[in-house]
Amino acid sequence: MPYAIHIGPNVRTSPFFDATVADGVRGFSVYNHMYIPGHFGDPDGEYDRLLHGVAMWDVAVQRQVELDGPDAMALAQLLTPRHLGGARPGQGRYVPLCDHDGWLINDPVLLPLSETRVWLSIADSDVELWALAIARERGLDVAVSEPDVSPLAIQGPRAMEVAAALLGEWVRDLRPFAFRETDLDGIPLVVARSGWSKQGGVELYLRDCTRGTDLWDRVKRAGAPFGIGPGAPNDIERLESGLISYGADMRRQCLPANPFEMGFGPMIDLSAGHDFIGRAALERIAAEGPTRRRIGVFLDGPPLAGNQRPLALLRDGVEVGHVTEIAHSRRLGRNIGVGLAPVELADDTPGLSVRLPDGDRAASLTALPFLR
Ligand code: THG
Repeated sequence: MPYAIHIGPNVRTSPFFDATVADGVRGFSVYNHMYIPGHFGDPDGEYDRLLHGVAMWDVAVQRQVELDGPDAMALAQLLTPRHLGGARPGQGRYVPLCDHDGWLINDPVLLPLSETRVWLSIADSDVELWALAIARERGLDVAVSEPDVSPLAIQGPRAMEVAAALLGEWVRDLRPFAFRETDLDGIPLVVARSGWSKQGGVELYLRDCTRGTDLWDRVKRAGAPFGIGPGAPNDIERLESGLISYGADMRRQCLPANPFEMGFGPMIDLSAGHDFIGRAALERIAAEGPTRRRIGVFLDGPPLAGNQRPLALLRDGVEVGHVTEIAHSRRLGRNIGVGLAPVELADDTPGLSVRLPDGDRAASLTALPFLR
């Protein structure tokens, strides 16, 4: 490698940083101005643990934006097109956020802690500044901040066994995206049934950054009988499962997409009458009908490594769309990817290819998810 990422104080470290270094982390990425482990040097083993056992991930980069005050829910509703009627403390929801033109700017999980305090567990963009500006400009009575909260994910088919051993049998009763405030021998936590994989599990939101190594080691000990090992959000599994990655699949600055194109349409009930940022734009887009749709792509030929930049999708050599991330799926024995294409480009369209740095690869479209 002729270069390395320069480590310095302008990028933040996670409370689990020292523990992941001790456990052999081999590379980091940057997300929400913070380092996130990329892998621990065993990609096949890390994937197999997620699919057949249990994995633990430092996802402190999933920062919380706290809205605290009488107008907390009103602000949350302004920020997302998803109607929040019926929101109740203890039940999380996936809530895409748009700008005034209807472009997606993040896709957080909303956690209502109480009637007057909610967290947005954000993807990779500066929601705190956005929420602060909207709150002030609208004269809302709500404080916006980033609290001392750092999630640690436990994911995989054996994740709930580890969570029950660590926290008690009650965790098994949490419904998807439900959460509860608790503590583990004095380590303050929010425990949620969630995580960025389709293999199941929980996320432990650590609420005291001085206890990172302590929590990491407790999860490791509780998980040892189940074969737990360190890992990171897994791009192969997320592509197979069709999970969205804000930043990879769309980003306002370089890959703008609206919620209908990304498949969030069923979450958005424009007839519910609620006001939100981007409403006029989404009404117009809904009336005109979508022009692009999310696609799954198979790429022919030998196994491919991941891509660094979006790739052009070509029809008879002419660019018609793009593929945002690719990987080789061992489960499918094929190269797969996701992207955006014109709605009129049917799944059985012949003559498609994807432009890779070293040449074009024949490709075909398919429905998402690849696996469920
Ligand atoms: N957990 C927490 N915070 C997060 C993420 C997370 N913040 C960043 C990022 N991930 C937010 N994006 C997503 C994307 C997908 C899902 C969750 C957060 C997800 N989607 C399921 C799906 O698409 O099948 C379920 C969606 C639904 O049923 O509503 O889980 O992972 N704390």
